[in-house]
Amino acid sequence: MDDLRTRYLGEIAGAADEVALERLRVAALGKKGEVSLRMRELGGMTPEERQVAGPALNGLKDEINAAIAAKKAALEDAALDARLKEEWLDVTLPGRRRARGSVHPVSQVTEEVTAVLADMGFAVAEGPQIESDWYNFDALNIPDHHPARTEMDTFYMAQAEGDNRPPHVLRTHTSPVQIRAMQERGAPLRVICPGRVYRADYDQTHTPMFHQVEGIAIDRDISMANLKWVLEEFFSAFFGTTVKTRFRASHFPFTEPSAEVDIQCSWEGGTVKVGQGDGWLEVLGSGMVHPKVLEAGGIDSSKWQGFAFGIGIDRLAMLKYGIPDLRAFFDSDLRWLRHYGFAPLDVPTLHGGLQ
Ligand code: 2U9
Repeated sequence: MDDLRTRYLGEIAGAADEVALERLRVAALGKKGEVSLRMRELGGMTPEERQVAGPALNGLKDEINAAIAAKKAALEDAALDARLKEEWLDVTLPGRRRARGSVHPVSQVTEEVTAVLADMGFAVAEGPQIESDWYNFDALNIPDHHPARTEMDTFYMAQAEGDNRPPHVLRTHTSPVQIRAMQERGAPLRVICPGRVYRADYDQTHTPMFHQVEGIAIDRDISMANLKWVLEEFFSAFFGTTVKTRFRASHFPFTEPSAEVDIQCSWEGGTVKVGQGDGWLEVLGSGMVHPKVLEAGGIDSSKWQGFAFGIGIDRLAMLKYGIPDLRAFFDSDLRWLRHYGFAPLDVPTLHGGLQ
């Protein structure tokens, strides 16, 4: 029995893991274990022999059980220690820096313009950036020979030989969206269409892609007076100060009469300030929607009339936020974006004064 004790206690002490311990328990105390077999032999002993061997075997069994339990606890402690060492965490470390994006001035100004005009009852409409030449030109009373149609200004989509679909272009203004709005919603109508437009032009004040917002209001008795009120109201809310406007007679194929609109500004030390001084800055084109354009939109021009206007969003952003160079808008320079960008939660609202 001493042999058994020495061997099992030794092997238990040296067991590497719980699986080894369990194997030793079965080998000693399982149904066919060495200690259990010895216990079975008690039946064939004399009472005297049994009185000595019985308690000794029970003692050995308890000793082995206790040794296994102790070793198991020791293994568990060691495993926990190893884990604590491995999974150590310094909760005093500063958090990881997360890159934070910013809202592009064009997006911010689009939201601001939308907030002001939506408050005046204009709904926002969007449409495709690739348009048929009908929606981009014909429907807007731009005749075939008009210079805006030439390859100079317009990006025409490549067309395979034998493709007899009508020519398509990258829209040169968001006006086609208003034609679609007229066709889909009918009159009366008040919508604005902000979005990207494309013209083959590139210099300090022109980029081949830029942003516009156009607006249209159609009803039975809409006049230029309504247009002037809406635009003055718009500029005053947008710039956060009363802004006078000046209408100059002009010509666009899609409006008659047409007016270019200047806003009041001052030039001091090379910076433009809107809403003060006695200078004027041209920012917008507008007019009464041409009857042919109303008809192209499926609206009866003997019953309805309306005004329309178009503004460059990029230009507005430059003016409001003092950004000098248009081309930098689309360079994706992170330093520029961080400098001129807006915090994602700076959502423009009228009640927040547009920020
Ligand atoms: C429909 C009918 C009429 C929108 C108009 C202008 C005049 C205009 C320019 C301003 C600066 C474009 O971004 S810009 O270069 N826009 O001068 N836009 S009237 O007239 C419309 C539009 C849609 C159905």
